[in-house]
Amino acid sequence: MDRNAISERVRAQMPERRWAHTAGVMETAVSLAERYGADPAKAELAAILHDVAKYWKIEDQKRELIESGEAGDLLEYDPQLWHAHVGAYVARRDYGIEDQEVLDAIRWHTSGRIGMTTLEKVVCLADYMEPGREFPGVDRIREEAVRSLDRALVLGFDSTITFLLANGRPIYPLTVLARNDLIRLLDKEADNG
Ligand code: DGI
Ligand code: FE
Ligand code: FE
Repeated sequence: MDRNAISERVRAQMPERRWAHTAGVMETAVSLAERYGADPAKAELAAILHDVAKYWKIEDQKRELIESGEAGDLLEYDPQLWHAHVGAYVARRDYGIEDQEVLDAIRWHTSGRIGMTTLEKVVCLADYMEPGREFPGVDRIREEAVRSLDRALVLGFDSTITFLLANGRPIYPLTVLARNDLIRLLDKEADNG
């Protein structure tokens, strides 16, 4: 399937406003990839597919997650986290994407993880700051994204964690670990002058 066929098929599975978000993530991910040295074509492909399963019924997402054999501890946490893993699974199965870097950028776009690749960071950050996003702190993330991919992504995770805390929601531990990992990287960079 070529890029346009994939786009059309993804678009058919979501409301128009979510497709507008996806188009924003594509544009932002390509520009972040160019700035920070990830492959822009891979960033765009991961962006097209990142929310492919977002509007599937929760029961369907759950079934695919279990079928994938890679649910891990996700079933114990917010179903909002599932679409990223389901997206990676169906990107391979239904869209023929074999590129592991692209699949991982889809898989980890919501939770983040320890040891994120530049491509994973780019897609995750683009998801936070695409032009259509509006939430408290998003402009600061956009400003920081010009200077530091890692610092901007920390601010993104901070906004999610702050939101979850304010609403008394559980926090998926990997999001905290992903944030800590980025801060450790930044501290190391600062030490090395
Ligand atoms: O799919 P999007 O809306 O574009 O964005 P996303 O993939 O980052 O989804 C984030 C949603 O997941 C957001 O509504 C918050 C929710 N969520 C619930 N618990 C957690 C969480 N997100 C993260 N990163 N970590 C959590 O523990
Ligand atoms: Fe998402
Ligand atoms: Fe998204």
